[in-house]
Amino acid sequence: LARDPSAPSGFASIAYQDAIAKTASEIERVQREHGPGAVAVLGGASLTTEKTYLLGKFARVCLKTPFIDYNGRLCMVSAGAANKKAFGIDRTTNPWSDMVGTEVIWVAGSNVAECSPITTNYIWQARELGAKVIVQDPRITPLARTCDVFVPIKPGRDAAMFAGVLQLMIENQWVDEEFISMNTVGFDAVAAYCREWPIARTAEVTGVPARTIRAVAELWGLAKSSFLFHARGIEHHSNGVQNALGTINLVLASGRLGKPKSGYGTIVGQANGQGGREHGQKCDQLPGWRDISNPEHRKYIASVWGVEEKDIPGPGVDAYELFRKIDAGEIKALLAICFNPKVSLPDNQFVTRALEKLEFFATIDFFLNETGQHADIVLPGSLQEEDEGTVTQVEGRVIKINKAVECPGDARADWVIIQDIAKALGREHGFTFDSPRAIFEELRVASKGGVADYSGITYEKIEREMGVFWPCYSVDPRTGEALADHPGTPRLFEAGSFNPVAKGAGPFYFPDGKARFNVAEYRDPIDDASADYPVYLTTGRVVSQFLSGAQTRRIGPLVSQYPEPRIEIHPRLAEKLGIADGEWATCETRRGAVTLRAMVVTTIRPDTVFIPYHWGGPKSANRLTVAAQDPISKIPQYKVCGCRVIKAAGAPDYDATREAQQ
Ligand SMILES: Nc1nc2c(c(=O)[nH]1)N[C@H]1C(S)=C(S)[C@@H](COP(=O)(O)OP(=O)(O)OC[C@H]3O[C@@H](n4cnc5c(=O)[nH]c(N)nc54)[C@H](O)[C@@H]3O)O[C@H]1N2
Ligand SMILES: Nc1nc2c(c(=O)[nH]1)N[C@H]1C(S)=C(S)[C@@H](COP(=O)(O)OP(=O)(O)OC[C@H]3O[C@@H](n4cnc5c(=O)[nH]c(N)nc54)[C@H](O)[C@@H]3O)O[C@H]1N2
Ligand SMILES: [Mo]
Repeated sequence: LARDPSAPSGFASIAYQDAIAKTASEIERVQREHGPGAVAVLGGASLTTEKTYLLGKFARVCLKTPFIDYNGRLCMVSAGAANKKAFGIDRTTNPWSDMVGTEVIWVAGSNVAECSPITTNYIWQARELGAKVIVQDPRITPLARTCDVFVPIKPGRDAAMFAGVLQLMIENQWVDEEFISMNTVGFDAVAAYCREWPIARTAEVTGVPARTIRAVAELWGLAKSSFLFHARGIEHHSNGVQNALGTINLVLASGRLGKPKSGYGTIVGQANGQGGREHGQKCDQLPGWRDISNPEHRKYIASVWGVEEKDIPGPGVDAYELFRKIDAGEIKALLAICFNPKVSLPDNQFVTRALEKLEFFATIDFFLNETGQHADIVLPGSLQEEDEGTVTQVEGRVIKINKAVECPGDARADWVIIQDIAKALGREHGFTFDSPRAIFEELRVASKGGVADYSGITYEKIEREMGVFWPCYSVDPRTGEALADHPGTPRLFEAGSFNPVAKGAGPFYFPDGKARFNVAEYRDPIDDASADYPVYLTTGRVVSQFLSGAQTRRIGPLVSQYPEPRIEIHPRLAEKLGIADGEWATCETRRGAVTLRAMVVTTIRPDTVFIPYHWGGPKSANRLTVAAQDPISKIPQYKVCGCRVIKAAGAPDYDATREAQQ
């Protein structure tokens, strides 16, 4: 499609080759007039790993721009940054089957039952065998209904909870001193920080009763085996990395890692939340989880790509900063694939204004989403089932998707479209792959020797073994000899294990082989509840909708199940505000206001309201959210800000306000 203001929909169909030619000529023009960095690329973690690899290479080699980032910036990056700091590797530690038979499972900030059904099934199996389950959430989620200890945390206070629990473990000598001294560094500084968190202060800051904090410390402190999982509930914060580090400190202090029934992990979001964050579509990353600022890493990737090291651009900026650069006029053209930022970014009316400033904007999608409405060219991309490729799932297991159907009509495989643009630009070198398999073969070489080493993985091995856990080597990291058939690494950090960074010094991915404790500091949220905005607003998901809703808002039965966003509100707060179940209410923050029906539920803290974010326009939760970001991971603080809720006069006229508010 091409933008056409005279057409009723705003778009007119044009021939595929013309759309590619227009995209290439506009990129060429903008770069000629303003330099290579005036063009930016946005990717996504629903893409196969092959596509994410190709996209990272396309930005650096074909467009020569540093400006590429991806929608995982809104999702996995706090966990990734914490894993890097603590373990030197960014992957869940164990296969999920290890959960069955463990004693305690602690789920912090994850509505697993509605968002991760397969993981939930493992938690249930573990519970059948006697595992005690702790759930930490401001809402009584479906999993929380049947848990052993529910921790009704005030939004944004998780780091305080983790410090308070570790303090109790230290006081009661429930920490594994031998593991700490043999396998870690930095415990003393963490212990000193935790002394600031006696139980009374922890209870006051977190809103969690002291007896509950004690019950958690006792369960966690005395367990012989355990798992701790978290997701966006603790990660979507301006101190999301600190929250994740707080959980890692509890795991390291317990000494329960590298063992069959004990582990730790972040529960991923999108289908390729793991693989999508490893091979170079992040602004500071090269394939194999390499660092774009590291001269050795650059040199190696340059040799794989057949370019000079100096020609690979340096680090770019995170996805939100990229929109600030568009707003400032520094970035003038954008190619986006697998991302709907107009709905999914915080304070999204700013995003809309920025989109309108672009001189040229193209998207590759199989649907025309809200962001695409601002595009000059929409290129018809592919669904996963229309193509072949790999994704890496939550356990770190690389699995393969096989093509089930052909792309309809004029649609093309995403990787074909990307290469067609390179060709039309006359910059074909390195973009002549004839299949996803060919891309994967180059990715294997590019990842070789990196922490995320996929070099020993082949499509055949994935099929044969029902998936392969990375790192999977083609060269023995001990001897440097070629390895015919490395089995992959289902469980990380086992005693005596060998990795190419520690070279046998210990199980963790640092030269001394030791894990790092990091002081995981509590900070009040930015734009916290206050006299003017006295209620906490948190946002997230409902089971029947997916992400920005671009796909699920088209599916009748899913829409019937939950047709529009509602404001979840506790009966006590609802009564105080004079709002009954089903009545219209306005939620207002420092950024904007939305009017939705109230849904009065007893499953939420009385000081907090929850709005799902799967809708755009005047129903969008992200009109309300704050664009505060974690200083390390740059994740947005979606999970808390101050708001006020008032009863609305009646139903809003969404159609009348849509034009003005879009
Ligand atoms: N059905 C469905 N499944 C999905 C998705 C979807 O959109 N729909 N999205 C996928 C994606 S991309 C992702 S990232 C995952 C997300 O999976 P989850 O992270 O499990 O889902 P969320 O709803 O974002 O947030 C989880 C929980 O965090 C809680 N929470 C809010 N604030 C806080 C806080 O300050 N502290 C704590 N401890 N908890 C808090 C919320 O009440 C919510 O229950 O789900 C994936 N699966
Ligand atoms: N307030 C609030 N906001 C949030 C969150 C929250 O909890 N609260 N969660 C955040 C999180 S965790 C995430 S992951 C983001 C997600 O935010 P987005 O990534 O913006 O959401 P999606 O709906 O996945 O949009 C992706 C687009 O890519 C298309 N697409 C999907 N797969 C493919 C593919 O294989 N090829 C092509 N060409 N296109 C594809 C879809 O049709 C859709 O239009 O939202 C974030 N925003
Ligand atoms: Mo996500």
